[in-house]
Amino acid sequence: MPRIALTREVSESIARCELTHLEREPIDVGRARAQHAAYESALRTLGCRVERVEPAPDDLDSVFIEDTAVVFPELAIITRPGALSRRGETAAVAQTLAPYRRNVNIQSPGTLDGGDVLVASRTVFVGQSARTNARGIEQIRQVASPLGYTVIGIRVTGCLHLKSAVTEVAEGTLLLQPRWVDPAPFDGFDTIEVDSDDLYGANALRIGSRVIYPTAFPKTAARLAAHGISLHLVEADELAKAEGAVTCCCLMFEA
Ligand code: CIR
Repeated sequence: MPRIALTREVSESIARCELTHLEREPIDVGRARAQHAAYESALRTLGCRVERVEPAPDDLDSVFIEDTAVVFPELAIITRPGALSRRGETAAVAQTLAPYRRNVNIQSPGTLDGGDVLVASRTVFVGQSARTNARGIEQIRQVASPLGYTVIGIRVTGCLHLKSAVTEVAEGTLLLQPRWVDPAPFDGFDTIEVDSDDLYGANALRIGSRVIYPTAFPKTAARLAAHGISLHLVEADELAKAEGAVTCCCLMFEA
């Protein structure tokens, strides 16, 4: 079964993107696009078939496609992003996913960003953040519980999304930023903490036994390597200025 990674191009106007925790600084679109292309190459190297969803030049944050859907083997949840400016991003993604999965839509007044959803085995951790509200979490629970998933809501403060603070780096092993998330709900998983110098170092993209990880956090990278985790490093600092990281730039699923 091919592993598909949906991506979307970097908008020419990304410099005017949503920002929550970062000061705005100029973004070099050419450099962001080059890094994004290298990221897509990394996805291919690690076995994904990369499919680009049609461009959305007026949706400034559309490169961060992860926020528009949560794809389970059984179905896809089309989100209702918490930022008003991002609501238009979902339609083309839903259309692209339709041949692969039955789509279920998050309904108003629920909001949900895919960056708040961490699926680890049969547990779905959902961040209650500035973007995802309790009604969104309730809707994901209604859809996922009958499929046998346990859905756990987690308060997120200090960072944009749950996956800014915790991601899975190997089966049963989580990489975690303890400043932003309480480790207690992850009892039962092995956890690796980011190095204290690597504030934004908890976002890693696992593909099977490999992990795409930014070059910007060498101390945490060394920690991961010491745990036997095989890293594929990518430069991701230009899109980091738009508050994006490595999980945000694709939607991955088996066809
Ligand atoms: C936003 O604020 O929505 C974008 N500038 C960044 C979204 C990053 N997405 C993610 O972490 N899943």
